[in-house]
Amino acid sequence: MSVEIRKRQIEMDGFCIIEDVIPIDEIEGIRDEITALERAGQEESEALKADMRRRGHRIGAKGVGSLRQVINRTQSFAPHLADRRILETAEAVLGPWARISCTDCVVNFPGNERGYWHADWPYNQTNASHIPAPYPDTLLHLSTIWMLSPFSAHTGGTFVVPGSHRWLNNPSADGIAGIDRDAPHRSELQIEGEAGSVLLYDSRMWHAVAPNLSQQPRVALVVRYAPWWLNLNPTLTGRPEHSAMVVETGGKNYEMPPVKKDVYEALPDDVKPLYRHWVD
Ligand SMILES: O=C(O)CCC(=O)C(=O)O
Repeated sequence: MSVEIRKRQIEMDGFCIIEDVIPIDEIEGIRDEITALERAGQEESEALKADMRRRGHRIGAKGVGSLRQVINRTQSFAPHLADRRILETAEAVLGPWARISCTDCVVNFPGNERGYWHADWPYNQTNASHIPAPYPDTLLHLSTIWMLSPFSAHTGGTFVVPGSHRWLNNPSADGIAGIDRDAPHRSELQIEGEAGSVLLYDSRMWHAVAPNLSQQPRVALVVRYAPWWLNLNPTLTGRPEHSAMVVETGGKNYEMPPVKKDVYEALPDDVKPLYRHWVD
C-alpha cells in the first residue's frame, strides 16, 4: 500500500493499519519483556492511578496496565520506531520534522473492563491541557498502537468509531448530547490485526479500550507522533507549562518523563531525531 493510500485512509476513515512492522521472530521477546516490565512497575503505577481517582479524575479502565515512557526501560523495539512506512505516513500528514511525543505500553489483562470513548491529547477534554471543543477540523497529532499480541474482538482489539475524527468534539469529559461515553456506539468496530502490525490514527478519532476475552494479556505499545510546531511542553514533566497547567492545578494530563541521556545516546541514529527534543 502506498503512502498516498494510507494518507487517504486516515483522512477518510481516521485510521489505517501497517502490517509486519515488527518481524515475527522478534515479537514474542518484545512482548514478554514489556509484560514483565509492566508487572514490575504495577505497584507504582496503581498508586499513581489511585491518587488520580482520589482527586476525582477518571483514569484508565480496571484490569488495564500501563507504563509511561517505556523506552527508558527497554529499547528492544526502538529500531522499528523509524520504520520507513510509518515515518513516511507521519510526514505525509504532519509535514517534515515530526517527533515522538509518547512511548507508553498498555497491557489489557484477561477480563479487563471496557474503557470510555475519548480522543487523545490534545483533544481529550479530561486532560488539564486540551484544546477546548469545538476544536478546529485539523489533524494535529498522530497516534499509533503497536500490536504485540494479535488484535481481534476476542483479545480486545481497540474499539473505534470510523469517521469520528472529523467531529469537533468527543465524549471524554461528560459525554455529549445523546452519547454515553461508557456505552457501545452504533458505528463502532474493533481493530483486527496480526501481532507486529501498527494501527495509525488521527488522534481525534473516538476510541476505547475493549474487554479482553482471551486467557492471555493483550499487549501493545502506544507511540504518538507530533509535528514540530505543536507545543508539547504541557505534557513534558519538568517544563514550566507542565508545572503550571498540570501540577499546580492538581489536574490529570497525558505526560512524559524525559528520555534518559544514556538511553538516548544508545538509540539508532535514525531514531534519535524523534527524541532529541526530550532528553534528560
Ligand atoms: O489499548 C487500546 O486498545 C486503546 C488504548 C487507548 O485508548 C489509548 O492509547 O488512548
